[in-house]
Amino acid sequence: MPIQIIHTDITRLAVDAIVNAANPSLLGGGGVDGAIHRAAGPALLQACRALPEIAPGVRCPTGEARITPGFALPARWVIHTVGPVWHGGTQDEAQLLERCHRNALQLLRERRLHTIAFPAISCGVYGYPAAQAAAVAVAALRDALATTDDIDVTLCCFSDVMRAVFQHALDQA
Ligand code: AR6
Repeated sequence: MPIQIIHTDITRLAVDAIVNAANPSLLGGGGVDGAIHRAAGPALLQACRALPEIAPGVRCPTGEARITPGFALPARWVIHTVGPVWHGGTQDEAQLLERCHRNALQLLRERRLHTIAFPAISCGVYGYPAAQAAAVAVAALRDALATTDDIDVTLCCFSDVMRAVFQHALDQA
């Protein structure tokens, strides 16, 4: 099954790549970003710092993705992406969230990797309504996976409520 939904801590997953819901600096933060940096160890911060800044303090603009090793994580790689901050849906949030998922999968393909786990990007601090974010995420992934049969995607939710929201989106898609 190419898309599965689970409720767990993403830092425990031994997949080829886990996706980090980062901010443009890529220098860490709270939520899943903080958990990933804690579990990966300080080498992850060093690797992020070494990525080029494309503007002062910006290593990854919203909607784009960057890849680093996973260091002490069970996952081999971390794909950092920056989801949109929710502004009521008036600032292309859906398109940006879709691009996060597409660009993360694109990096996976370029590295010839096969298994990836996504958190609920933008659904925490960035305030994206979960049901809407889940619908966008599932549609983007379904679409991107339509031409591939060698990628397995896990949507990793951090609560049973979020798991149910994502499962509903998958069932509706
Ligand atoms: N495993 C899986 N999911 C998790 C984990 C975990 N260990 N921890 C939290 N979540 P958020 P955002 C869920 O706020 O909204 C950071 O400070 C969480 O319950 O981590 O994209 C960054 O540096 C929620 O459902 O990411 C940025 O500044 C989901 O992950 C900002 O937050 C995303 O919540 C990004 O905000």
